[in-house]
Amino acid sequence: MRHLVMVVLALSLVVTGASASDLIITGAIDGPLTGGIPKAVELMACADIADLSIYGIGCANNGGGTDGEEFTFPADSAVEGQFIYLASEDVEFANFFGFAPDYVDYTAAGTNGDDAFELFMNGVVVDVLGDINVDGTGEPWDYLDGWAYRLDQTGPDGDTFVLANWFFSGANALDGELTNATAAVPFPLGTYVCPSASPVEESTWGMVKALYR
Ligand SMILES: [Ca+2]
Ligand SMILES: [Ca+2]
Ligand SMILES: [Ca+2]
Ligand SMILES: [Ca+2]
Repeated sequence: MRHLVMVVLALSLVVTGASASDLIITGAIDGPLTGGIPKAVELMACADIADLSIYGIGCANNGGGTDGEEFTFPADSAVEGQFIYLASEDVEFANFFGFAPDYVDYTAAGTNGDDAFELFMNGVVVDVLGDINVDGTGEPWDYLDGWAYRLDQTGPDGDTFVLANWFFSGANALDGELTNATAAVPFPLGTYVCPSASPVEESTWGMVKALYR
């Protein structure tokens, strides 16, 4: 009986340790305003999260490999379906998007479109956008003066970038744009659909994303 208890305990530890992240990286923007802003990463909570401080973000710059966890979220909670925005500053983010970012960190959101993002949970990488060991310039995921966005119901991807789970504005797509709402190729703000949810195929973004599938 004691052996059985130990086995069950060990198995539950394995299952717990392998549990997927409830937070997912859903997009990144390298904005067109003076100074290359707004720079931001969008995340979504695909379940209620009691304590965000188990999570953190790193921006792995210029193909130099991981920069580690450059920002750790405070001990806030998040609810299922909530989008979270971490930006390099708040003034031009608000001017471009019309609302304030949830969190500001110059370093952790410091992309200029050829940089990768890592999401950490308890110090372990659980999702990634871009190849941390490759400078994105000229790569399929290059989002210079543009954006990258996750396809519905994909992710989290662990520590391996999955190019096929993303779509992109193309480099310089945001050149000259002053707001997201008036941009020709706007950042698909808050449109990601979690793996457990039903995709909203009738929406314009649902149709756009379907083209990438
Ligand atoms: Ca830029
Ligand atoms: Ca960095
Ligand atoms: Ca860079
Ligand atoms: Ca440009």
